[in-house]
Amino acid sequence: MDDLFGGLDTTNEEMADGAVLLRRFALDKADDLLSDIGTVMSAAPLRHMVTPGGFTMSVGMTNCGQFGWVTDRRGYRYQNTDPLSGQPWPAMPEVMVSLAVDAAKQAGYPDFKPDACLINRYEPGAKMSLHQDKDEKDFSNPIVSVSLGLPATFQFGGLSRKDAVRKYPLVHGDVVVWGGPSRLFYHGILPLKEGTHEKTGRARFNLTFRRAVL
Ligand code: MD6
Ligand code: FE
Repeated sequence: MDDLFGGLDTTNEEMADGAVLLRRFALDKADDLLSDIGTVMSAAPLRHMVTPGGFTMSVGMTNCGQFGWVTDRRGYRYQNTDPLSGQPWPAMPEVMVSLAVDAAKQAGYPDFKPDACLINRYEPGAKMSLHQDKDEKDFSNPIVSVSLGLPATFQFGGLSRKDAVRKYPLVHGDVVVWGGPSRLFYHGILPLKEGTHEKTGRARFNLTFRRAVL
């Protein structure tokens, strides 16, 4: 619980019923994850997708796994091919699968089997406005979210867009597992502050593992 290993805060924190922050849970796999992210990006490059409302997202995105999340003028959805290439998304690397499964287990979701991983890349200034994740088929599955590189401030609200938000700093190696009663809570990322990280340079990567399709 409240351990400080060598000055590293690895305290876990319940953010809401069903949502837990596993501090530094991914730290020992971070280098392998970043190397696999590079491999995925060379097969399925990052792109700035357009929302149905016509806004270009400031976050660069790609996917791996059986399904990938996409948005364009027609809407938000999961699909099993990359719209840039028409090819299937790259397979989910084994280190990603095992990390997501282990984190979900630790958080009390022993049956989680991800079929989609959305890869988000933020540069300083990039942000993610408040939103709900509701394009998945079955909300009984949690989402596992991994932060790598530059720090960010995560905003976490409630079931209504108008609910008050709390702010959580997320750093390299942090994992949020999120399901149950808070699965549809509004959340977002404040504009990233300027900086450089020894592992990622001027960038933050976020991996969100989902069960998109039954
Ligand atoms: C991010 N994350 O951390 C954006 N969604 O860059 C999300 O939008 C998110 O972290 C659902 C569950 C966990 C998340
Ligand atoms: Fe989200």
